[in-house]
Amino acid sequence: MSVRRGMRCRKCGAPAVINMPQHKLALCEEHYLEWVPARVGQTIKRFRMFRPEDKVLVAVSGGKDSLALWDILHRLGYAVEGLYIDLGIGGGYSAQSKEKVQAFAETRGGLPFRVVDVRETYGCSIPELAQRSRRGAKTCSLCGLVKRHIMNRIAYEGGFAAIATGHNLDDEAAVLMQNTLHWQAGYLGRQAPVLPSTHPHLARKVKPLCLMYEREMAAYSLVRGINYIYDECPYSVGAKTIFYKELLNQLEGRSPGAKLHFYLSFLKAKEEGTIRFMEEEEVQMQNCRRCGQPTTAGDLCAFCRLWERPEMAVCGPAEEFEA
Ligand code: Q46
Ligand code: ZN
Ligand code: ZN
Repeated sequence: MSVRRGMRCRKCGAPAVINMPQHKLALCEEHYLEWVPARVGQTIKRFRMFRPEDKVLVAVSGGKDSLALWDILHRLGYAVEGLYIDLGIGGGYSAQSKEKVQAFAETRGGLPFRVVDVRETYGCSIPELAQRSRRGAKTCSLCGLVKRHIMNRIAYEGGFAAIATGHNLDDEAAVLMQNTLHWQAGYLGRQAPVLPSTHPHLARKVKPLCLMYEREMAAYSLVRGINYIYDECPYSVGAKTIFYKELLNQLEGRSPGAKLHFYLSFLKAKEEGTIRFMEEEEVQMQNCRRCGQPTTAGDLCAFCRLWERPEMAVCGPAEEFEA
């Protein structure tokens, strides 16, 4: 957060707590705390993410973005519930992040949230799963598969209209840069603030913070007194997106607003049809016989197939499937 001596709030003239050259705007604490939810609220409406009467599930990790998103949606009056997935990651990461989520909910008058503990539910934590996997599956790809399955399941069972995640502009711009540099047409075609539901068991996914700079979210969390986990998941070390974020920060330093412009121009070009990506072929989907989520290969989805492997026999029996 850049606070310069003498910098004044554009709205009231009080000392500013943040200067945002990307918006040519400096604001005091009070007006910054008004500005952030208003901007997020506009983003929700602009991309038609969900309606005021919808039930929304927020995926919370204990980090600043997801906790701030939960806080903002609650302040905006949405019927929002948190979902924390305990991945069982060691080095204190999962334990601490869960504590942050619990403490956040308590200090805000007991905000509703659910916890799904991967080890308790399925018999193995994410690192144990990766260790057992004989096919050398990467921890993060297994983790992604398990998290997607759980989020879709909880959203379906709980009747949620959408799952909101805390991806901010820096995340989105970094992924966009990575996909553009590799001309990943399929990924570029799918990258959007809203992923509609294509099946009753697949939840709509929305990113209400997609136009918020990471720095803006850090400032919001600080000013709102949100106590979040500073450490990143140990498995995220070396992720390529970190490098792209650094590059984009250099660009932003030279040309304030560059990140926002890069992302918004991409969305506009897609919307107007200036750039087009191949339509995805209609693939035949069927319902997984175990969990009901859609699958394109066989009668079991990738998640359910995971537990069928002989090396996973010690995990489970999965509580989810017992009913
Ligand atoms: S939580 Fe899971 Fe991430 Fe950790 S193990 Fe990888 S995917 S880095 S968002
Ligand atoms: Zn002010
Ligand atoms: Zn399944």
